[in-house]
Amino acid sequence: MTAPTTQPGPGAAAHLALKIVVAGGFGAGKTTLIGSISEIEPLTTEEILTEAGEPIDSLDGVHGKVTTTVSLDHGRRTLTVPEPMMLQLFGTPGQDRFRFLWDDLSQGAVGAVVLADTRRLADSFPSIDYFEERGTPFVVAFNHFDGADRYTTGHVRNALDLPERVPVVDCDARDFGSTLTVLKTLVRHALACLTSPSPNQPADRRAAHS
Ligand SMILES: Nc1nc2c(ncn2[C@@H]2O[C@H](COP(=O)(O)OP(=O)(O)OP(=O)(O)O)[C@@H](O)[C@H]2O)c(=O)[nH]1
Ligand SMILES: [Mg+2]
Repeated sequence: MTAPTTQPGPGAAAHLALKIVVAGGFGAGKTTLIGSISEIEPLTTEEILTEAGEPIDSLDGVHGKVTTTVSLDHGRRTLTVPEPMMLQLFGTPGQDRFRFLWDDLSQGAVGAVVLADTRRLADSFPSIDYFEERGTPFVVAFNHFDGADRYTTGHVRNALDLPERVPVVDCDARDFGSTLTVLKTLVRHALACLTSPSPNQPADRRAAHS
């Protein structure tokens, strides 16, 4: 993992500049989360979903979705706690065929948010496995989509086979305060991992829950 760097922020004080990746399955709310918190106009790369893509991109559970990220999202948020810092937020595309972009987007990131859509929890396995294997600290934030069953933090931790050290929080990616809580949880976790890293033990989740 790359150590955080400092750079001049707004005002006189130097700010920690931290790169954060927002990942998760197709339609889990990555673009929405960055849009709800960014203090600058977020950069998005949305394209219309067409019928031609239906055989490739399963819309099960996300009917009504009309656009998808084809490259990345970017936003920025300055925090004052736990200390002054500027978060550079990079969202991954959700579709498998754009997975080759993950390495570039994750390069130098101090942490990641894995968004889990409770209607399609298993879609977050690839992101969880990816950050575990890279040794990138991450939190799992789960959305409650309208009409979806309600899950507790314990249910999600269990279903995704997450060890205690990985924070799990519920969130509404559309809500500024909720997203802020997710990001602060991640920053605290990532900073703690910098001082006391723990070994990653990727679990064979698909086998355990198939
Ligand atoms: N109820 C609810 N809806 C949400 C939440 N987050 C996102 N949505 C909705 O879900 C839809 C998809 O959100 P996106 O932000 O485009 O999802 P994404 O993960 O960026 O999608 P891809 O880039 O295609 O993988 C949008 O209509 C959002 O308004 C949430 O926390 N709760
Ligand atoms: Mg998106």
